[in-house]
Amino acid sequence: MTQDQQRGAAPPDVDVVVVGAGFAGLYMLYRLRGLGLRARAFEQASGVGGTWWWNRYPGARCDVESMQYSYGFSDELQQEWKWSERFASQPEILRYANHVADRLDLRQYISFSTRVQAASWDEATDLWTVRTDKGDAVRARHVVMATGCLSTARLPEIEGIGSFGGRTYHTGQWPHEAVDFTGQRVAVIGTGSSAIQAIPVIAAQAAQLTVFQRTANFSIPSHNAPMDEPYEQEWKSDYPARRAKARAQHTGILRNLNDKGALEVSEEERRAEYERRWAVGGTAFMVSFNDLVLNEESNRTAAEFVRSKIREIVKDARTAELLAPKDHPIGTKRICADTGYYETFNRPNVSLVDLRSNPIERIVPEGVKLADGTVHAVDAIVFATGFDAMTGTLTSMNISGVGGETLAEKWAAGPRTYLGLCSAGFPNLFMITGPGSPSVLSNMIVSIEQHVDWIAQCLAELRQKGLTRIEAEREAEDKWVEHNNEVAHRTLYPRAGSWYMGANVKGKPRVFMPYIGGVGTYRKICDEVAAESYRGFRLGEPAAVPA
Ligand code: N01
Repeated sequence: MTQDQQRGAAPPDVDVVVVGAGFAGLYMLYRLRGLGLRARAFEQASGVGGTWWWNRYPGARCDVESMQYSYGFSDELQQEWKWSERFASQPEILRYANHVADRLDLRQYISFSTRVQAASWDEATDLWTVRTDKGDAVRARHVVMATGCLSTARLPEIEGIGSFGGRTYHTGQWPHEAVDFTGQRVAVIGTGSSAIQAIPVIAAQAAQLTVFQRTANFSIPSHNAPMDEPYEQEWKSDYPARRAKARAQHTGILRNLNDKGALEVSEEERRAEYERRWAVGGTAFMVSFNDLVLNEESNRTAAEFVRSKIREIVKDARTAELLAPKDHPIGTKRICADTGYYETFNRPNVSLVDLRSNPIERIVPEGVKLADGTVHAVDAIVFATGFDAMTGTLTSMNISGVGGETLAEKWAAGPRTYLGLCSAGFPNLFMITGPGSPSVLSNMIVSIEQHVDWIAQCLAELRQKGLTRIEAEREAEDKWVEHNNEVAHRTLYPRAGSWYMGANVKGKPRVFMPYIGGVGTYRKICDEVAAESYRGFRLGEPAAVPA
């Protein structure tokens, strides 16, 4: 007799509901099916791919090299797929996600165009009921939130957006049909990673492009290029060993590390190293020396180098000065990688508006009106204004746990998780790359695979032991949150008003959300927790059935 029958409860409809069918949801489904568990995924988009399904803006591409930004769990997959560029573009990554879904035959378990609206925990039966906008009410033993860290696009709090007479776009919700800016006057609001990729491509098409910048960002040229065949072969012939090494790295990415601090070498040597990294391209610039995000003075040398590059590239001195970031240490806002971003400001059809000295007052039917009364008349506005990152999707989903407390209530002062995997009071609910895990500070696919493997092993062990419940203990969670903060404050990261800190959303608590202790270290901690009978979790203990 099952525990459900003993308790007189109806068995669940499925063992696990997975929310989301991006890279996390797809691999989770694959592992669950491999364990023989009954799983159903809900995906609000009409296709797989998650972030790569939504972010179709011009120029969208990954800044982790293709040979590393891909699944490592299947040698067949990694051998058969051919990437065409050093850094893959969004369409190619989306094709890869579709290939994986087909190759592993996963679509049959996914309900597309279906948004999860609520999930509520029933203490009497140890079951979740997951409700969707299609009227589903599915009872599941476990829920896995594979909802992504950057999945709730955010429009800025600027008045009058609805009054604009032209077309508006958000980079994170780009239309599926091609957008043609030929002959148009276009405004881009925001200068984060998305804008920095989109701006050169839009500039090449539009008649006039006006970039509205509040905070200048550091960007390194990506030097993207067609895939080098020998390089691809070098990786493919050594994939298992390289993946294993990458998993033990701080960021889950194999890069050319330097064991020296920036101040340990002469100025000439330092400059030479920055020049070399600049020429290689990509975000590995941030590991030019081992202390760039730890030591203010070291950081300043890297920041000054990039500012000097911006001044060399951008011909108009005033524009160059505006583009040269001065208000945060380099790397403490996500470092960007670009293709011709700074060069774009030398084009005659591109201009930069500094919102620090002249903020946007409102959007008007003709365009963007600034505080000094100037109106920039445009035909289209692109909001590259980012996301309610890491927590926004989870807290807006109406998840209610033990005693009816919602996740939004529990996280009102900032996210509280144990290992970024679970939150006390929400039994049997897992988050993939949740706040409190390395997530956005790492190669997302490496972190996704680590979480999925950990959850799969955990569910297998629970089943083997006949347990129906796992819940993070408050004390373990409190200690993890404290550790998360403590590690973050050893670095320069909290100095920036970044989305890592929740600073981009009005009223959001300022807490450093991802775990910065490193992917390798974090993996060891998670493995130890599992090996020690899930230290910090309460297992089993099915609650008594009410009389
Ligand atoms: O969003 P962002 P994103 N008025 O939040 C500005 C990943 N990603 O979509 O800094 C005017 O970084 C805001 O200004 P400020 C990556 O992790 C990866 O670009 O708040 N401006 C900022 O400039 C990345 O970090 C890849 O002062 C306003 C911009 O909008 C994350 O996604 C590519 C404003 C938002 O920048 C998010 O990037 C793309 C307002 N009211 C994205 N409100 C790759 O892999 C906001 N802004 C390469």
